[in-house]
Amino acid sequence: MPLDLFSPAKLGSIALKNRIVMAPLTRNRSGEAGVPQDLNVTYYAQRASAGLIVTEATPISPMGHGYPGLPGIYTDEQVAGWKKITEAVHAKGGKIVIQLWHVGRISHPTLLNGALPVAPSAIKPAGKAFTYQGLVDYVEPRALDANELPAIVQDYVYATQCALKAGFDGVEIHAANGYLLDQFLRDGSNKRTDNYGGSFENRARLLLEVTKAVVETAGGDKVGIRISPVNPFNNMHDSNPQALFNYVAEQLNQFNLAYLHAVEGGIHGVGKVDAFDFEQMRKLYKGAYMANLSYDKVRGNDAIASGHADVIAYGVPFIANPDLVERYKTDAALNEADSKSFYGGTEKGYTDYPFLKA
Ligand code: 8OZ
Repeated sequence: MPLDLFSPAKLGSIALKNRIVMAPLTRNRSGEAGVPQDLNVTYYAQRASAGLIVTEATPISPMGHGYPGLPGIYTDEQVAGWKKITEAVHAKGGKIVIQLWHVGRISHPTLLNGALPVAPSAIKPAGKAFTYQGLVDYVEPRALDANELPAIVQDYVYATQCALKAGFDGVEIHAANGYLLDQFLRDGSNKRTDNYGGSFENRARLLLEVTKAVVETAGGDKVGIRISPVNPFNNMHDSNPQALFNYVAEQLNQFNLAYLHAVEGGIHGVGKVDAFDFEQMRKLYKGAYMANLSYDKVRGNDAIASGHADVIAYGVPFIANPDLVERYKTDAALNEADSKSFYGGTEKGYTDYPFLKA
């Protein structure tokens, strides 16, 4: 029998009961203090039949915040809040890793106690920041000095220690979608002339330093990385994404990671997506591969059967279908997602989507 979405899998040290992963999804429902709430426990526990849950992107430090209502992973209160979530998911036989996030320039001083957002280069992204005061223009970020980068690497280490204390099965480093690590990777946002800009080696340096430090903290078999080579979201662009991300994939081989997670296109339907051969990059990477973006059941099964992907991450379908695994298994109809309640709000559009069986 060929492998399919319902086959068990092993991602590093994490044993999955199926290959249907809940993708990281920003939901902005953890309050101004950034501490996971009981409502968040219910939401994740409802989705514990996924083979693996990747949590919403989670700031590693106060400077990592870029939207309202994000839960952090750098204080004791946040660890205690997340612990309730990992315990609830584990009690239902699920597995859960936390996505570690620094937003870089995709923020605003009102979200940073008045500080300027930081970035590889002082380039203001096009578009608007989503703040407690509504949508406002982005500001020009402050270019990080190279001597500030070790403290950011240390923030990833501390967040990883907090995640392990909170009972997570592992961590996923968010290097996708136009946030800090992606801003360093791609040359549309990185114009540095020091060791962190210019060549592929230099632009990948911060990601590889973060990866090395997180792997030393958690063990490579508990660490995944998410990349999005051609996603133009957040005003991102690279002059040669294929060569850059082929290099990144090859470099990541040295860490024996749990998995590499790729967003295989553009999200939120913004901008032109450059041509990219994901199969070529995937072949250069020797470990497990998680594919994401607009997969359905048929295309997920095909990607697994062909060997393109080991597991498939589903986003929007998991928002609307807490029992997505059961629905795929039985070819049941799916609930429609209500995009108006994706970001922020109450239990409406969050924990009130119906299950097949009450
Ligand atoms: C949508 C809205 C806000 C944040 C990402 C963390 O794209 C996000 C995000 C997505 O990775």
